[in-house]
Amino acid sequence: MFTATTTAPVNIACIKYWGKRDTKLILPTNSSLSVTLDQDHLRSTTTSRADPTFTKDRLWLNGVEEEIKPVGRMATCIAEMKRLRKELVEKDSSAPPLSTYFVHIASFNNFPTAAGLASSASGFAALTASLAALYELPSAPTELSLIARQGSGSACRSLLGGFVAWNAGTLDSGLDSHAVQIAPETHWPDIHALICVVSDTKKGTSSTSGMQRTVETSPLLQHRIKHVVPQRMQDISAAILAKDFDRFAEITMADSNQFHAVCLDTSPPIFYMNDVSRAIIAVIEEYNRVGLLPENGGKRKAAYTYDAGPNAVIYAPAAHIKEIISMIVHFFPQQETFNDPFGLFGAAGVT
Ligand code: 2P0
Repeated sequence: MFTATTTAPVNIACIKYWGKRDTKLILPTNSSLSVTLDQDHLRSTTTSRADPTFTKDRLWLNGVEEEIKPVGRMATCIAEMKRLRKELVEKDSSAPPLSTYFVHIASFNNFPTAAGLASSASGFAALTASLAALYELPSAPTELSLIARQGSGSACRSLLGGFVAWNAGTLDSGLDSHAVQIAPETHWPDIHALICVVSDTKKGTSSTSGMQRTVETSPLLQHRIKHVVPQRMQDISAAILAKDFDRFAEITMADSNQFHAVCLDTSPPIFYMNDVSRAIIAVIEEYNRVGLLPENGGKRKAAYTYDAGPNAVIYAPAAHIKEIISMIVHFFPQQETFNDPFGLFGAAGVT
């Protein structure tokens, strides 16, 4: 019996991925950049097992068996990992021929699935990492990111810690569409992420179908791809390397807002934020307006960002976290407005 267990954390994008130029290989229309949260809070844990007695590949998500569709994303990732194992065995004939055995894979999330909290990102990253461990592959995270990407685009970024860019790439093969680390988690440990769970129910429009509709119908997306994201990728990378939170926050909030504008520019429009999400934006904007006054230091103190769902992620330096939590709890008393069965509200993912 051969078995391996690994975990992979959630990542939260500051420059959003939204749109594919190749839906099979999962090649994006623009580069993106995210922060990988630390392993303690939001993560997927995946165990893979290969055994000559298994009669087919099988998968369990949170204890429930899911079908592995023959030409689906899961099957692609498994096949790609078996191909790498086969290559390894061809070089070293003493290595057991694990790629010829079927695998059983069990994955658990410690947070609500499909609530806009990037479960597919950590899920496919953990799957790829656990098969890499099972097959004892020497591959670097960037190399593995090429495979995780084919499970779910954003998954490629969860294979690396800290601040991670997914370069869109230009090749039709997708071989240059991979994740690279801009800075490790140790570079800027002062940044914290507050996850405000506004709703933990499954979202209405899946990212996969939503972004395709945007590619087909939104003129704003074309402007974003050509004229906005390339400069933002450079600017936010520079802000991260310089630990310039004010600039990091300015770009992160602008990009979240443009991503949701692009959703609204889609036909029919897609709405991911709700009234509570928008009210949190108003609170953070006001907090920053006061912070930007010369007598208060002239800098932004927090940055909100929203993915394909209503939940807010607030990035802030450690010094402001307590104040932000009291402010959010004051304006949004949890019993009344938050359904927080997982106790995630206020959980700081420190990177
Ligand atoms: C991101 N999102 O960059 C953006 C921001 C949602 C909003 O990546 O079709 O689940 O599996 O490649 O990776 C969600 O997209 O989509 C996503 P697929 P995925 O984090």
